[in-house]
Amino acid sequence: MAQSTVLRAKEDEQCYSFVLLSGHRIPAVGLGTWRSGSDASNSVSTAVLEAGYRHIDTAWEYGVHEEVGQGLKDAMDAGIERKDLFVTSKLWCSDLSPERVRPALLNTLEELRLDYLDLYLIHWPFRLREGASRPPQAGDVLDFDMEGVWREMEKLVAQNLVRDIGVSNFTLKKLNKLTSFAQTMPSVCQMEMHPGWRNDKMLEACQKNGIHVTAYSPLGSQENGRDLIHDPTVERVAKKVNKSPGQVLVRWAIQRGTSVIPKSTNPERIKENMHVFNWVLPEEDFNALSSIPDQVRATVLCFNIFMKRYSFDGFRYILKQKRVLHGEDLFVNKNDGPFRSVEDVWDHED
Ligand code: NDP
Ligand code: 1BO
Repeated sequence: MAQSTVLRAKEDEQCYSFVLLSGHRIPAVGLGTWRSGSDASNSVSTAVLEAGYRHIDTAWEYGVHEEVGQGLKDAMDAGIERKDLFVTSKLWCSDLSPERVRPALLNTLEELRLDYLDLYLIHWPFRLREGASRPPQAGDVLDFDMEGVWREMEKLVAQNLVRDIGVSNFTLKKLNKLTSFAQTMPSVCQMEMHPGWRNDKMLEACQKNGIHVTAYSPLGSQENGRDLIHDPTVERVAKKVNKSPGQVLVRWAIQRGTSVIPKSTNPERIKENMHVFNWVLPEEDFNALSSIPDQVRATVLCFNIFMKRYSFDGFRYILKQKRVLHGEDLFVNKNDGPFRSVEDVWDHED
């Protein structure tokens, strides 16, 4: 992908935002709040008041709506206007039936102490029984009426409760199904994306349809994830451009034309992750980050020839393109289905 073209065409260097299908703007960098716990309130106010963030990503499932709401209130009490903030939340799987959409959104607004959301996403395209186990037991994963749920999401836009609607963790198959009946197209598709899981196929499909992509877990998620902060290529590029590994990963996402939502509860790292404007990753470094596993494969092969007798296939497995958030614990029941494997969850597209 010609990253410099994407950058010039879509990134507005003046206000660091991308334009959505609706005409609204989404700020390029947002603060993630998953696993932020009781720190979420301070993190949000620090992000907005001290680091210049205007985009906050949260979800009912993260259990931090009230803390996020408090942080937003603190920011607004300090003079930030609601219209200048972009707040995203997500409809959880247990509310994925038409009659539950509006009550779930109203509850989310109440918890956040807001009267509208900028963006409401279907968190995962799977309906779970309330109180479902992890991993799910038989009967925990229910049929999902995608069209019925989307119609209710569309009504939220018409009623000015939500400015934009979108999806998360969709496959091409599910996105095609949704767009076949959508009267309001999804403005945003939020997906896991970082150099260890580029997901080029979904990015290209969304861009072709004008659907903006937000990259989640841009640093590899760290906890039970992939430590991209200490990846040798990321470290090498960071040293070369005189930025931190976190900044390099956030900048890489923006240069692909995606908004990006790094999570941090540490004030210094919250600020660090925002200092990603007014400089660019040179094309060769952008390309090196976009082919990390390929480089590792090449290195491993050369090493094998040199060593003759040894094989390092294990390295290849660990470092290949791989999701961190595959959804196995949430949706896979090996005996009873309906999803018997991670491959089933992702419609065998990976
Ligand atoms: P990230 O990839 O953002 O990584 C977060 C981790 O990196 C934390 O451990 C954080 O620690 C650490 N970190 C943050 N900044 C730096 C830095 N500059 N240098 C070194 N370490 C750093 O992980 P997430 O999985 O949280 O993804 C980000 C957000 O995306 C989520 O919080 C959530 O809002 C969203 N998301 C959405 C999903 C969906 O299904 N739609 C799924 C997953 C995430 P510390 O806090 O101590 O700084
Ligand atoms: C289980 C929720 C994953 C983070 O969005």
